[in-house]
Amino acid sequence: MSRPYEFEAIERKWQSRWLDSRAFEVTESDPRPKYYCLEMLPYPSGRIHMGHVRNYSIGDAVARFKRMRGFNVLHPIGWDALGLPAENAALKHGAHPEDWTRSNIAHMKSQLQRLGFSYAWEREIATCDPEYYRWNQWFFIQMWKKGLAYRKKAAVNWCPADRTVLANEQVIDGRCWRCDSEVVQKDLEQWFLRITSYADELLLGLDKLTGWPGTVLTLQRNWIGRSEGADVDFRLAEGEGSIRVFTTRIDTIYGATFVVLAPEHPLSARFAETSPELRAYVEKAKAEEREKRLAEEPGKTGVATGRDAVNPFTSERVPIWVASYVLMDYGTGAVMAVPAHDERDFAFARAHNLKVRVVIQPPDASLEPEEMDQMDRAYPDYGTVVDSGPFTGLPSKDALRAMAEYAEEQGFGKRAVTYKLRDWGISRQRYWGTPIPMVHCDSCGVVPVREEDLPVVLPRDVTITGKGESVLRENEAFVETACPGCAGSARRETDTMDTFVDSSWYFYRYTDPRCSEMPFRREIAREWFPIDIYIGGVEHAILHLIYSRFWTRMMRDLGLVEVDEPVENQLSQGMVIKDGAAMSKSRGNTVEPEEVAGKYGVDTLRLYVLFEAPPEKEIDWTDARLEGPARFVQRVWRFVQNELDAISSASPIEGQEEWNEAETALRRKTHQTILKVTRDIEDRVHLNTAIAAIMELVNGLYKAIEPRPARAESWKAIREATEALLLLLSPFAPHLAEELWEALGHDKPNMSIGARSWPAHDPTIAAEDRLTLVVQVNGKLRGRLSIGPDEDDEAIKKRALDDENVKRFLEGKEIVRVVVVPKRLVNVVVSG
Ligand code: ANZ
Ligand code: ZN
Repeated sequence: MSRPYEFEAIERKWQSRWLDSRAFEVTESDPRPKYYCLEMLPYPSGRIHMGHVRNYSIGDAVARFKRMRGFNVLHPIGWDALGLPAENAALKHGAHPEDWTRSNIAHMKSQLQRLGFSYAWEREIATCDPEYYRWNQWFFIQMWKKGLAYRKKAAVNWCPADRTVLANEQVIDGRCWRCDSEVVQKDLEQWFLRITSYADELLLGLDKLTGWPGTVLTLQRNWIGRSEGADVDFRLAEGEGSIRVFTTRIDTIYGATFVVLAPEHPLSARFAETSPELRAYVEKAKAEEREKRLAEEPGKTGVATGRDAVNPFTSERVPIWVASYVLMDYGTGAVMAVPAHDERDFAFARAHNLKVRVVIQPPDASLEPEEMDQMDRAYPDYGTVVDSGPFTGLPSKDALRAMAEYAEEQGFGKRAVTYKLRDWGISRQRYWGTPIPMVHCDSCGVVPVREEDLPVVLPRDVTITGKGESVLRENEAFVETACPGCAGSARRETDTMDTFVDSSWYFYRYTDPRCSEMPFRREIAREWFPIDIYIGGVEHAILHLIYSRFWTRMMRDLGLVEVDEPVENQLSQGMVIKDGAAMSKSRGNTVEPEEVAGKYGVDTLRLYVLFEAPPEKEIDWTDARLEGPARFVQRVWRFVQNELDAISSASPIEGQEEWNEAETALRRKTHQTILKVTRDIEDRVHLNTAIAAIMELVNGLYKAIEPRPARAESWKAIREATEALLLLLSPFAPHLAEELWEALGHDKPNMSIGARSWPAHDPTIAAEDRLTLVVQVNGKLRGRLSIGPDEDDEAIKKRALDDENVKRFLEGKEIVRVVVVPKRLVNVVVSG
């Protein structure tokens, strides 16, 4: 009778052994090469969900694999613990944000431990710890000193009824989520970080990130959105001044038949002074959300100013309009409109009866200038410049350069580069965030808190009402302070920081989590960076990763780190969906990890999420498909338990054995599996195909005992295969592997054997037998080839054509083609 598979007891046994033996804690003074394996830190929302399980199972498999491969693996975890949901929970349940957060962390930590993830728990951090966020404040002050942090007016969502600022996610269809009032835009002084001063570097750096998915690189590139073009000044026809436009298509300037200003453009306000219609339009556009303006069909709305500007190339007067399709925060906030060649300008011109003039001829000459009245859309591509004075006849590319040079010579323009990337607005009018460490003094202005006075600690004694300008502003004891400059009475800044600040550098803190003099010691971070693999959801492909890349460069320029990029390899894991949608509480389609683990065991749950799809693809959760991994785990358990005695009494392989056919086949399977699993994890993190290979090895083992072999050699081969199986399985199903490994009589748990514990494959044993292929010439048998398992089609073709006998039949003929039918034949087709 073999022992039943009591997974819960087994899991708990190994989890407490790992914890007690500090199995996953690491130090820097270790002779092994380092490996930094990181997963995105969770927000402590209350419970671990399936997306976490997937993310952390992938990371854990990699971390365990790398440890067994002989690396000193840093595999830490922490909590992204500040942010809005804690305040919402306070509103809903009356709990203090801090208490709510701390108790969620405690619960989720116990859940992660029950899932057996191999974390260095002694390095755990929570971003709501004042010892952590004080360094956010310290960084802020360093940036302020360098001009990288600054204040300017910017719009926020404002609920007039609650008199409070709303986050984007609190605005639902333009209304306040709590009281349903219409949300308006309000300008407030806010803090910004000058990420744009790193725009070019962040863009160029992408080329070196060869270990990142192409999709993420593209998203980042588009987010930075570098556009090369020119700034050109259009003089006002009457009075002083000019309008500077940014264009990427100066080659079309002879077709610029009007100029459009953003409603927020200073000239729009000036022209509105004399036009009530324009004033009303400007006011309305300003109140609208940016998102709404962008989504709106272009060209629908706009107002003529009644003024003209002068096109500097044609000296022609062109009307000036104001329209919301032009954004103030891009380029110069004004455009030269070329309706014949720009879709938005075209729609606008048609809606308002403005002139359309063709100045680019497509290569196939399908667009004649006379036909412009019939055009039903713009022609936006490059072509040949026509009707453009001395530039006529130039290809667009050449005209771009020639016209920019001309504008520069004449003094009304210059080459310019514009980015879509905006400076990072970090001000939040929220309680549960890092207080921005600045003080407002009537005599000294805005002054930073003295560094020795950090952290500025969040006061605990607050009431969260969801109303009013800011929770902190209403807290007198917090606000009232002495000015660090003149010691006079002053007021603290009450904005807190965007929580993306916390997650921009937390992975450096893991390297030195208790450091109290600095965010971390430079020489310690140097040991671990860059992160070797960073695994997380694709929803963080843009903001989090770009802020992290910025923060690293900022720290480099402070002399804190030596790398430019924090992350060498990035893996964006696919989502876990169910019934066609992402799992979410509100949809009611969640599956609780604890329930699955309770029913099948943790290892089955892990195998399911790893086996169901390659890491970067979606998993469509299907309860019934848990049966596969569950059966597999049972099969492994039963095999080892049933054969325990026979396997553990088999002696190790000495190298003198004569193997029979079945033994040779099993040994080949064993070594092929080792090779495949190693490569799948190492090269591509294709954990699903690695697991599939392990499953095949188990099939091979069952085959090897059917019928039961009598030879001692057979049991040696079975022992070899079983040990390899358990070692290969341990990154994926660690509890099962440890338990069976121990049962086989190994006194050391496999994860602690260290460098030698990942099995090595022997290429000679793994090699397939040689195959014999027949060679045909025009379908007739003319020769035979003996080929090895590694020879590819090209090598096979070449050897077929070199065969002496085959050659005789090719003489004087022309070879039309050579076809290889894998494992069977080569056919040479000849003519003549
Ligand atoms: C004239 C023109 C002619 C343009 C043409 C395009 C095609 P990207 O490539 O995205 O950088 N533009 C400039 N500033 C703008 C603003 N603040 N709001 C809205 N549109 C703006 O786009 C650059 C082009 O977008 C610029 O080149 C300008 O239109 C417009 F056949 O100038 B173009
Ligand atoms: Zn002062």
